[in-house]
Amino acid sequence: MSSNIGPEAKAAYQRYLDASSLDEKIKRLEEFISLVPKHKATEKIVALNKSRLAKLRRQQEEHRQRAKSTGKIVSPFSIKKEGIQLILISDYRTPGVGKTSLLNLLTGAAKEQIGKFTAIPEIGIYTFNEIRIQIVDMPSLMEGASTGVGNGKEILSQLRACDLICLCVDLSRNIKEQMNLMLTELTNSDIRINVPVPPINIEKTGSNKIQVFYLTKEAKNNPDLVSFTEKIKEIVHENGIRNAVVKVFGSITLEQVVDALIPAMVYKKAIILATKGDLPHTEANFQLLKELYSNNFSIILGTSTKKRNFPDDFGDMILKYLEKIKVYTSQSGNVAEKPLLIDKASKVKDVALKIHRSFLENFDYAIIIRKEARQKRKKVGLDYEMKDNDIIEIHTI
Ligand SMILES: Nc1nc2c(ncn2[C@@H]2O[C@H](COP(=O)(O)OP(=O)(O)O)[C@@H](O)[C@H]2O)c(=O)[nH]1
Ligand SMILES: [Mg+2]
Repeated sequence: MSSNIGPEAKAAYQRYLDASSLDEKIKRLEEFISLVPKHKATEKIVALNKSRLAKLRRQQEEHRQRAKSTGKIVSPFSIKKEGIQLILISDYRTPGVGKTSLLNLLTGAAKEQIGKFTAIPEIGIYTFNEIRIQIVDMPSLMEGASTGVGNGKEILSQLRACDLICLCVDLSRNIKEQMNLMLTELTNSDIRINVPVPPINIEKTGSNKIQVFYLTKEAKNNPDLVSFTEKIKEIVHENGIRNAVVKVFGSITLEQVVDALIPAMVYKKAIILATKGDLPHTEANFQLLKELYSNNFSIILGTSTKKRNFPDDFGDMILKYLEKIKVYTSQSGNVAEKPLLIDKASKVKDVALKIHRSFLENFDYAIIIRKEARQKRKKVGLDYEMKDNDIIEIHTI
């Protein structure tokens, strides 16, 4: 082993090698990784061992699933997703951070549950400008949630399908402690937040070798592409893959390669909702929160449910952040009151499909009414790009 890692880390590595059970191996390897100083010379060791760790965790999860697979019931944690879904999370403490109070302020739901410990999710609908957003108030996360403490696995698995995670932070308490707990449990559950999906695609093949291709200029922009390629190959190999084509589409780190090899990895957007801003001495904590986290969180909001302080334009802010636009369907001149929410840069065909498959199959043409456009009414085809507030009338054959 390299001399760059120090005696403590070496000892930890030996303990990892000596460990006999899977749980023990995981614990020791985590310990080792945390002890390795992070710099250029140790980059590969860290990446390789993170990859190993991910593999061990997958094995552990498989064991657990197998042990559980007898007698399946529907979990009280599973929530039917309706439209856009926001999930509130926080760490666990009595009194609570204020999630249920926020849910109640925004949706009117769950008033009786404020100030109480809730073991299962509470749900409400936040409405603005005829748009409905589902808000889910999750039970708090305890330390070790990602390993199952306090129903943590059930809680965290619900986050995988949501549109936005809202990390709720009590401004009257230590904010770093709360953020660290949430961020650690998310990371350990293979949920990455506010980072782009790694620009890489790994496909197993029958070719009996691992080939790496760099498909864009940014991907090739690496001073030492040859050794970087070797490192990628090693990491892929370490994951038990012997034959693969690896395509890199952009600038990428070895950490991202490791992430890309974890099949369960999801990439989510997240914001921070700071609570109890009415309490004394919370202003300094709010400033600190922004200082520490605004690099990774472009939305950090200060709130107080006691004073009913909450941004009026929350809904619009969220839609913009999630890159959603609203369009209005129209039939024989009657424009729908409720908009449809679609992804930015969606096309006419996406709208047709969203209404009903038959609109796509029998599509003839569409009329787009765009108030600020020079030509207000325009006849268009399936590939026409939609803009916010467009009115669309689809004609079928
Ligand atoms: N001062 C103050 N107290 C709050 C605020 N929001 C919630 N609380 C109190 O904090 C406690 C926990 O609130 P709750 O919404 O149940 O938190 P949860 O456990 O995260 O759902 C309750 O006693 C609330 O009255 C706030 O904005 N200001
Ligand atoms: Mg609650």
